[in-house]
Amino acid sequence: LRASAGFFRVRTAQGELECRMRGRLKRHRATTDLVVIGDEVEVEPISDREGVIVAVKARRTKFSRLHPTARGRPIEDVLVANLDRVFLTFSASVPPMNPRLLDRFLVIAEHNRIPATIVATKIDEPGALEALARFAPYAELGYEVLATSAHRGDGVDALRERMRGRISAVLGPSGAGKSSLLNAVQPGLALAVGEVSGPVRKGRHTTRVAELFALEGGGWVADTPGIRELASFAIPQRELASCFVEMREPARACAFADCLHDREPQCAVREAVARGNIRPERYDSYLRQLRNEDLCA
Ligand SMILES: Nc1nc2c(ncn2[C@@H]2O[C@H](COP(=O)(O)OP(=O)(O)OP(=O)(O)O)[C@@H](O)[C@H]2O)c(=O)[nH]1
Ligand SMILES: [Mg+2]
Ligand SMILES: [Zn+2]
Repeated sequence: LRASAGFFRVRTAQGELECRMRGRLKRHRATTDLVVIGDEVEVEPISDREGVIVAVKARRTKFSRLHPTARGRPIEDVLVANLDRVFLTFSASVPPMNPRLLDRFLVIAEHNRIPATIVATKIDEPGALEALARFAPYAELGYEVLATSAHRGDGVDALRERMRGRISAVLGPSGAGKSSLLNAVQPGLALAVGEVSGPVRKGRHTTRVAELFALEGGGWVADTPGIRELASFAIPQRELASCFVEMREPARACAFADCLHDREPQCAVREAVARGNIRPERYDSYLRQLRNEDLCA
């Protein structure tokens, strides 16, 4: 349910246990996180409150990014394991929605084959309805876009319905209103909420540690700390185009099977951009990710 400072809170049939990880397991630590929230584990209880994690089951899915290391082999940073869906949460007010960052979230979700719902928050704010226009292209791509207000209650029932009986995570930048939204879905959670402030109107990273919560209607949802950036070499170049849903079909018609849709001749993706079938902003996102140009959001 929660991992911090070498301790792992594990839900068992006998209640919750604070666990350490067995030393032998730790030595396998190589290029991925050994255990993260959402993982299914085997524990040996030490007392009625403490235990030791002795095994971690294979993950069905994971939402992960890659971190560069000095030695070149990136380390996988798994945010949540065994997810059925991610809710990519961005404000329709402040902080303003950053399409480049949303595209990165979507690419990671597509690459990990996790269905994504895009959640636009704070639609009660002045100007929010106009700001919703920035989300519209994603609905055209086939993503579900939910317009919500934690304060007024818009979209909250729909969100609760989507979360029911599943494991999901709410992801997005700090200050987007992730914790507020979960409080609206289930008031008993009473999660801490922070201000959006400063000249650049960013959140203050109020939520510090990702945590899975049991939902009253069944299922689990993770509140997560705001994410500033998603390292771009998360996706191998060859696999990137397939993570942009609108490129999949045209990419098959490129002259070269290994076309990266950059400067290659007879590229059907570039033709689709020229004809207006692929939005230039999304193609620009693609090129930036291909070239690692927007490491920071
Ligand atoms: N007007 C309005 N403000 C909201 C709404 N939801 C959240 N906010 C405000 O947005 C700010 C940030 O909310 P949080 O819920 O802490 O945002 P968060 O995404 O959890 O942020 P981190 O934990 O830092 O990642 C707070 O000042 C909230 O009051 C909403 O529906 N309407
Ligand atoms: Mg929060
Ligand atoms: Zn091409």
